[in-house]
Amino acid sequence: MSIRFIHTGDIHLGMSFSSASFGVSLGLKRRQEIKETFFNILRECVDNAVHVLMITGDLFEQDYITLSDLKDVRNQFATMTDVEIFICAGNHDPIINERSGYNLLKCSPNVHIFGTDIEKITIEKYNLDIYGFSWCTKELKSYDFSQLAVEDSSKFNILMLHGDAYTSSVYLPLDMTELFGKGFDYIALGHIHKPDDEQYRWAYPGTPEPLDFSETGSHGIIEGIVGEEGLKIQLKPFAKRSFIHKSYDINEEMSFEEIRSMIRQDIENDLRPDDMYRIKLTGIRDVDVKLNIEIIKESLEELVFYAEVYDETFENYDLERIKSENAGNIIETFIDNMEAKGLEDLQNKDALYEGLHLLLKEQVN
Ligand SMILES: [Mn+2]
Repeated sequence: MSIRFIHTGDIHLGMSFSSASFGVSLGLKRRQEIKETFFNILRECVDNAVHVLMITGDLFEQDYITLSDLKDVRNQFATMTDVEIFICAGNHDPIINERSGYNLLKCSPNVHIFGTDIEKITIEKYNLDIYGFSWCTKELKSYDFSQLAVEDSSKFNILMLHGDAYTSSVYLPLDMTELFGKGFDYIALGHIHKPDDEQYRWAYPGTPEPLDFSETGSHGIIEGIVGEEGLKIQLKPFAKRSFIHKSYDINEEMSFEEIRSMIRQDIENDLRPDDMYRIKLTGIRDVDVKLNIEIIKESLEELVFYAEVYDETFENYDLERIKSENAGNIIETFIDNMEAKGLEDLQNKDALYEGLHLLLKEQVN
Protein backbone atom coordinates (compact mmCIF):
# COMPACT_ATOMS: atom_id res chain seq x y z
CA MET A 1 0.00 0.00 0.00
CA SER A 2 1.00 3.61 -0.13
CA ILE A 3 0.59 6.10 2.69
CA ARG A 4 -1.11 9.43 2.08
CA PHE A 5 0.12 12.09 4.44
CA ILE A 6 -0.17 15.78 5.23
CA HIS A 7 2.83 17.54 6.71
CA THR A 8 2.38 20.87 8.49
CA GLY A 9 4.08 22.72 11.33
CA ASP A 10 4.78 26.18 12.73
CA ILE A 11 1.10 26.93 13.11
CA HIS A 12 1.76 29.09 16.20
CA LEU A 13 -1.76 28.82 17.63
CA GLY A 14 -2.30 31.51 20.26
CA MET A 15 0.21 33.92 18.68
CA SER A 16 -0.07 37.21 20.60
CA PHE A 17 0.77 39.70 17.80
CA SER A 18 1.39 42.26 20.57
CA SER A 19 4.07 44.02 18.51
CA ALA A 20 2.62 43.35 15.04
CA SER A 21 2.85 46.22 12.54
CA PHE A 22 -0.84 45.73 11.81
CA GLY A 23 -1.90 46.34 15.41
CA VAL A 24 -3.44 44.41 18.26
CA SER A 25 -7.07 44.27 17.10
CA LEU A 26 -6.16 42.92 13.67
CA GLY A 27 -3.73 40.63 15.49
CA LEU A 28 -6.64 39.15 17.40
CA LYS A 29 -8.42 38.52 14.12
CA ARG A 30 -5.32 36.86 12.69
CA ARG A 31 -5.05 34.72 15.81
CA GLN A 32 -8.56 33.44 15.14
CA GLU A 33 -7.81 32.93 11.43
CA ILE A 34 -4.73 30.83 12.28
CA LYS A 35 -6.95 28.59 14.35
CA GLU A 36 -9.55 28.35 11.58
CA THR A 37 -6.89 27.47 9.03
CA PHE A 38 -5.52 24.75 11.31
CA PHE A 39 -9.00 23.29 11.69
CA ASN A 40 -9.41 23.45 7.90
CA ILE A 41 -6.22 21.38 7.62
CA LEU A 42 -7.68 18.83 10.02
CA ARG A 43 -10.85 18.73 7.93
CA GLU A 44 -8.75 18.26 4.79
CA CYS A 45 -7.15 15.18 6.40
CA VAL A 46 -10.55 13.62 7.01
CA ASP A 47 -12.10 14.64 3.67
CA ASN A 48 -9.16 13.20 1.71
CA ALA A 49 -8.86 10.05 3.84
CA VAL A 50 -5.29 10.95 4.73
CA HIS A 51 -3.55 8.21 6.72
CA VAL A 52 -0.96 10.26 8.58
CA LEU A 53 -0.82 13.89 9.72
CA MET A 54 2.61 15.14 10.80
CA ILE A 55 3.01 18.34 12.82
CA THR A 56 6.67 19.28 13.03
CA GLY A 57 6.71 21.60 16.05
CA ASP A 58 5.49 25.05 17.06
CA LEU A 59 1.88 23.86 16.94
CA PHE A 60 1.13 26.52 19.55
CA GLU A 61 2.70 29.34 21.53
CA GLN A 62 3.28 27.92 25.01
CA ASP A 63 3.25 31.42 26.55
CA TYR A 64 -0.01 32.58 24.96
CA ILE A 65 -2.20 29.58 24.09
CA THR A 66 -5.36 29.26 26.15
CA LEU A 67 -6.58 26.04 27.70
CA SER A 68 -9.79 26.63 25.76
CA ASP A 69 -7.92 26.51 22.44
CA LEU A 70 -5.97 23.43 23.52
CA LYS A 71 -9.22 21.66 24.39
CA ASP A 72 -10.68 22.53 20.98
CA VAL A 73 -7.63 21.01 19.31
CA ARG A 74 -7.68 17.91 21.50
CA ASN A 75 -11.40 17.38 20.85
CA GLN A 76 -10.97 17.78 17.11
CA PHE A 77 -8.08 15.28 17.10
CA ALA A 78 -10.31 12.81 18.94
CA THR A 79 -12.91 12.89 16.14
CA MET A 80 -10.27 11.97 13.54
CA THR A 81 -10.13 8.30 14.46
CA ASP A 82 -8.85 7.20 11.03
CA VAL A 83 -5.92 9.66 10.97
CA GLU A 84 -2.70 8.88 12.86
CA ILE A 85 -1.43 12.23 14.13
CA PHE A 86 2.27 12.67 14.95
CA ILE A 87 3.62 15.69 16.80
CA CYS A 88 7.15 16.69 17.74
CA ALA A 89 7.29 19.80 19.93
CA GLY A 90 9.45 22.75 18.82
CA ASN A 91 11.05 25.75 20.48
CA HIS A 92 7.74 27.63 20.90
CA ASP A 93 5.87 24.67 22.45
CA PRO A 94 8.63 22.74 24.25
CA ILE A 95 7.77 20.03 26.76
CA ILE A 96 9.55 21.57 29.75
CA ASN A 97 7.41 20.56 32.73
CA GLU A 98 3.95 19.39 33.79
CA ARG A 99 2.50 22.80 32.84
CA SER A 100 3.57 22.45 29.22
CA GLY A 101 0.56 22.42 26.89
CA TYR A 102 1.17 18.85 25.76
CA ASN A 103 1.09 17.64 29.38
CA LEU A 104 -2.15 19.43 30.30
CA LEU A 105 -4.50 17.29 28.24
CA LYS A 106 -4.73 13.62 27.56
CA CYS A 107 -5.19 13.00 23.85
CA SER A 108 -7.00 10.19 22.05
CA PRO A 109 -5.03 7.05 20.98
CA ASN A 110 -4.63 8.30 17.38
CA VAL A 111 -2.39 11.16 18.62
CA HIS A 112 1.33 10.38 19.06
CA ILE A 113 3.43 13.02 20.77
CA PHE A 114 7.15 12.30 20.72
CA GLY A 115 9.06 12.20 23.99
CA THR A 116 12.07 14.41 24.60
CA ASP A 117 14.56 11.70 23.59
CA ILE A 118 14.57 10.44 20.05
CA GLU A 119 12.23 7.48 19.67
CA LYS A 120 10.53 5.33 17.07
CA ILE A 121 6.77 4.99 16.85
CA THR A 122 5.44 2.11 14.75
CA ILE A 123 2.10 1.94 12.96
CA GLU A 124 1.86 -1.74 12.04
CA LYS A 125 -1.14 -1.45 9.71
CA TYR A 126 0.83 0.95 7.46
CA ASN A 127 4.18 -0.85 7.80
CA LEU A 128 5.47 2.53 8.99
CA ASP A 129 8.13 3.65 11.46
CA ILE A 130 8.29 7.33 12.37
CA TYR A 131 11.26 8.67 14.31
CA GLY A 132 11.46 11.96 16.15
CA PHE A 133 11.78 13.82 19.42
CA SER A 134 10.23 16.82 21.13
CA TRP A 135 12.13 19.88 22.28
CA CYS A 136 12.36 20.34 26.05
CA THR A 137 14.21 23.70 25.95
CA LYS A 138 13.77 27.01 24.15
CA GLU A 139 17.19 26.71 22.53
CA LEU A 140 19.12 23.69 21.34
CA LYS A 141 22.62 24.21 19.99
CA SER A 142 23.18 20.64 18.82
CA TYR A 143 21.87 17.09 18.99
CA ASP A 144 23.84 13.90 18.58
CA PHE A 145 22.31 11.90 15.73
CA SER A 146 25.25 9.46 15.46
CA GLN A 147 23.27 6.63 17.09
CA LEU A 148 20.20 7.24 14.94
CA ALA A 149 19.68 4.52 12.34
CA VAL A 150 16.77 3.12 10.36
CA GLU A 151 16.01 -0.12 12.18
CA ASP A 152 14.00 -1.89 9.48
CA SER A 153 14.53 -0.75 5.92
CA SER A 154 11.78 -3.06 4.64
CA LYS A 155 9.31 -0.62 6.24
CA PHE A 156 8.48 2.95 5.31
CA ASN A 157 10.68 5.20 7.42
CA ILE A 158 10.05 8.85 8.21
CA LEU A 159 12.02 11.22 10.45
CA MET A 160 10.37 14.30 11.98
CA LEU A 161 12.57 17.15 13.24
CA HIS A 162 12.23 20.74 14.36
CA GLY A 163 15.47 22.50 13.48
CA ASP A 164 17.43 24.67 11.10
CA ALA A 165 18.73 23.09 7.90
CA TYR A 166 19.97 26.37 6.46
CA THR A 167 22.02 28.27 9.06
CA SER A 168 23.98 27.42 12.20
CA SER A 169 21.59 29.01 14.71
CA VAL A 170 20.78 28.08 18.32
CA TYR A 171 17.71 26.31 16.94
CA LEU A 172 19.27 22.94 16.21
CA PRO A 173 21.42 23.24 13.10
CA LEU A 174 20.83 20.17 10.96
CA ASP A 175 23.35 18.45 8.72
CA MET A 176 20.98 17.23 6.03
CA THR A 177 23.70 15.25 4.24
CA GLU A 178 24.29 13.22 7.41
CA LEU A 179 20.57 12.74 8.09
CA PHE A 180 19.71 12.01 4.48
CA GLY A 181 22.44 9.33 4.45
CA LYS A 182 20.54 7.32 7.05
CA GLY A 183 18.05 6.14 4.44
CA PHE A 184 14.76 7.70 5.48
CA ASP A 185 12.02 7.79 2.86
CA TYR A 186 11.13 11.30 3.98
CA ILE A 187 12.42 13.81 6.52
CA ALA A 188 9.64 16.13 7.69
CA LEU A 189 11.09 19.39 8.99
CA GLY A 190 9.76 22.32 10.97
CA HIS A 191 11.06 25.67 12.23
CA ILE A 192 11.71 27.59 8.99
CA HIS A 193 8.57 29.56 8.13
CA LYS A 194 9.22 29.84 4.40
CA PRO A 195 7.88 26.77 2.60
CA ASP A 196 10.05 24.79 0.23
CA ASP A 197 8.31 22.37 -2.09
CA GLU A 198 11.33 21.85 -4.31
CA GLN A 199 13.18 19.42 -2.06
CA TYR A 200 12.89 15.77 -2.94
CA ARG A 201 13.16 13.82 0.30
CA TRP A 202 13.10 16.50 2.97
CA ALA A 203 11.07 19.68 3.21
CA TYR A 204 9.75 22.51 5.31
CA PRO A 205 6.01 23.14 4.82
CA GLY A 206 6.40 26.65 6.32
CA THR A 207 3.68 28.42 8.26
CA PRO A 208 0.24 27.42 6.90
CA GLU A 209 -0.93 30.96 7.69
CA PRO A 210 1.87 33.55 7.33
CA LEU A 211 2.55 35.51 10.52
CA ASP A 212 4.02 38.84 9.40
CA PHE A 213 5.40 40.87 6.48
CA SER A 214 8.59 38.79 6.39
CA GLU A 215 6.48 35.77 5.38
CA THR A 216 5.51 36.67 1.83
CA GLY A 217 4.41 34.41 -1.01
CA SER A 218 2.10 31.43 -1.01
CA HIS A 219 1.71 29.46 2.24
CA GLY A 220 0.02 26.14 2.90
CA ILE A 221 0.68 22.50 3.68
CA ILE A 222 2.64 19.64 2.15
CA GLU A 223 0.58 16.81 0.72
CA GLY A 224 2.53 13.65 0.09
CA ILE A 225 2.42 9.99 -0.77
CA VAL A 226 5.07 7.48 0.23
CA GLY A 227 4.78 4.04 -1.30
CA GLU A 228 6.40 1.39 -3.50
CA GLU A 229 6.88 4.01 -6.22
CA GLY A 230 8.81 6.26 -3.88
CA LEU A 231 7.92 9.64 -2.51
CA LYS A 232 5.79 12.40 -4.01
CA ILE A 233 5.25 15.73 -2.24
CA GLN A 234 3.69 19.00 -3.22
CA LEU A 235 2.86 22.24 -1.53
CA LYS A 236 -0.85 22.99 -1.44
CA PRO A 237 -1.83 26.64 -0.77
CA PHE A 238 -3.99 26.89 2.32
CA ALA A 239 -3.56 30.38 3.77
CA LYS A 240 -6.50 32.77 3.96
CA ARG A 241 -4.26 35.77 3.29
CA SER A 242 -0.87 36.73 1.88
CA PHE A 243 1.50 39.54 2.84
CA ILE A 244 2.43 41.73 -0.12
CA HIS A 245 5.13 44.38 -0.45
CA LYS A 246 4.77 47.22 -2.98
CA SER A 247 7.09 50.12 -3.62
CA TYR A 248 6.25 53.27 -5.60
CA ASP A 249 8.83 55.75 -6.81
CA ILE A 250 7.31 59.20 -7.07
CA ASN A 251 8.75 62.38 -8.57
CA GLU A 252 8.58 66.11 -8.03
CA GLU A 253 6.08 66.61 -10.86
CA MET A 254 3.34 64.64 -9.08
CA SER A 255 0.53 66.14 -7.01
CA PHE A 256 -0.91 64.37 -3.98
CA GLU A 257 -4.01 63.23 -5.89
CA GLU A 258 -1.85 61.89 -8.71
CA ILE A 259 0.21 59.90 -6.22
CA ARG A 260 -2.87 58.57 -4.43
CA SER A 261 -4.69 57.54 -7.59
CA MET A 262 -1.56 56.00 -9.15
CA ILE A 263 -1.19 53.68 -6.14
CA ARG A 264 -4.90 52.90 -6.02
CA GLN A 265 -4.98 52.16 -9.74
CA ASP A 266 -2.00 49.84 -9.47
CA ILE A 267 -3.52 47.91 -6.56
CA GLU A 268 -6.82 47.67 -8.48
CA ASN A 269 -5.09 46.29 -11.57
CA ASP A 270 -4.04 43.17 -9.67
CA LEU A 271 -6.58 43.25 -6.89
CA ARG A 272 -6.17 40.79 -4.04
CA PRO A 273 -8.91 41.96 -1.66
CA ASP A 274 -8.11 39.45 1.11
CA ASP A 275 -4.43 40.29 1.35
CA MET A 276 -2.31 42.53 3.53
CA TYR A 277 -0.22 45.21 1.83
CA ARG A 278 2.87 47.08 2.93
CA ILE A 279 3.38 50.10 0.71
CA LYS A 280 6.53 52.15 0.54
CA LEU A 281 6.82 55.52 -1.20
CA THR A 282 10.28 56.54 -2.37
CA GLY A 283 11.77 59.27 -4.56
CA ILE A 284 11.55 63.04 -4.36
CA ARG A 285 8.32 64.93 -3.90
CA ASP A 286 7.43 68.53 -4.54
CA VAL A 287 8.03 70.64 -1.43
CA ASP A 288 4.39 71.77 -1.42
CA VAL A 289 2.94 68.26 -1.64
CA LYS A 290 1.75 67.13 1.75
CA LEU A 291 1.92 63.36 1.63
CA ASN A 292 -0.90 62.29 3.95
CA ILE A 293 -0.30 58.58 4.29
CA GLU A 294 -3.43 58.10 6.43
CA ILE A 295 -5.58 59.20 3.50
CA ILE A 296 -3.75 56.81 1.17
CA LYS A 297 -4.14 54.00 3.70
CA GLU A 298 -7.88 54.64 4.07
CA SER A 299 -8.40 54.82 0.34
CA LEU A 300 -6.61 51.47 -0.13
CA GLU A 301 -8.50 49.79 2.67
CA GLU A 302 -11.67 50.34 0.66
CA LEU A 303 -10.11 47.78 -1.70
CA VAL A 304 -8.06 45.39 0.43
CA PHE A 305 -8.19 43.81 3.87
CA TYR A 306 -5.27 45.81 5.25
CA ALA A 307 -2.73 48.37 4.05
CA GLU A 308 0.11 50.13 5.78
CA VAL A 309 1.91 53.01 4.07
CA TYR A 310 5.42 54.31 4.68
CA ASP A 311 6.66 57.64 3.39
CA GLU A 312 10.36 57.40 2.55
CA THR A 313 10.35 60.29 0.09
CA PHE A 314 12.35 63.48 0.32
CA GLU A 315 11.24 67.03 -0.37
CA ASN A 316 12.38 68.68 -3.54
CA TYR A 317 14.43 71.35 -1.80
CA ASP A 318 15.14 74.79 -3.26
CA LEU A 319 18.92 74.40 -2.98
CA GLU A 320 19.84 78.01 -3.84
CA ARG A 321 17.47 79.39 -1.22
CA ILE A 322 18.72 76.97 1.46
CA LYS A 323 22.34 77.80 0.62
CA SER A 324 21.78 81.54 0.93
CA GLU A 325 19.96 81.04 4.24
CA ASN A 326 22.84 78.93 5.52
CA ALA A 327 25.80 80.81 4.13
CA GLY A 328 28.97 79.77 5.96
CA ASN A 329 27.55 76.87 7.96
CA ILE A 330 27.72 73.10 7.52
CA ILE A 331 24.55 72.98 5.41
CA GLU A 332 26.01 75.19 2.69
CA THR A 333 29.25 73.18 2.71
CA PHE A 334 27.30 69.92 2.48
CA ILE A 335 25.26 71.11 -0.51
CA ASP A 336 28.40 72.40 -2.25
CA ASN A 337 30.18 69.08 -1.74
CA MET A 338 27.27 67.04 -3.05
CA GLU A 339 26.77 69.34 -6.04
CA ALA A 340 30.46 68.88 -6.84
CA LYS A 341 29.92 65.11 -6.92
CA GLY A 342 27.15 65.62 -9.49
CA LEU A 343 23.42 65.56 -8.82
CA GLU A 344 22.56 63.97 -12.17
CA ASP A 345 23.64 60.76 -10.39
CA LEU A 346 20.40 59.85 -8.57
CA GLN A 347 22.29 58.18 -5.76
CA ASN A 348 24.06 61.46 -5.01
CA LYS A 349 20.79 63.34 -5.21
CA ASP A 350 19.07 60.93 -2.81
CA ALA A 351 22.04 61.18 -0.41
CA LEU A 352 21.90 64.98 -0.54
CA TYR A 353 18.16 65.07 0.14
CA GLU A 354 18.42 62.48 2.89
CA GLY A 355 21.23 64.48 4.55
CA LEU A 356 19.38 67.77 4.15
CA HIS A 357 16.27 66.23 5.64
CA LEU A 358 18.24 65.38 8.80
CA LEU A 359 20.23 68.63 8.97
CA LEU A 360 17.19 70.86 8.51
CA LYS A 361 15.19 68.89 11.06
CA GLU A 362 18.02 69.35 13.55
CA GLN A 363 18.07 73.07 12.81
CA VAL A 364 14.35 73.39 13.59
CA ASN A 365 14.83 71.52 16.86
MN1 LIG B 1 8.08 28.44 14.26
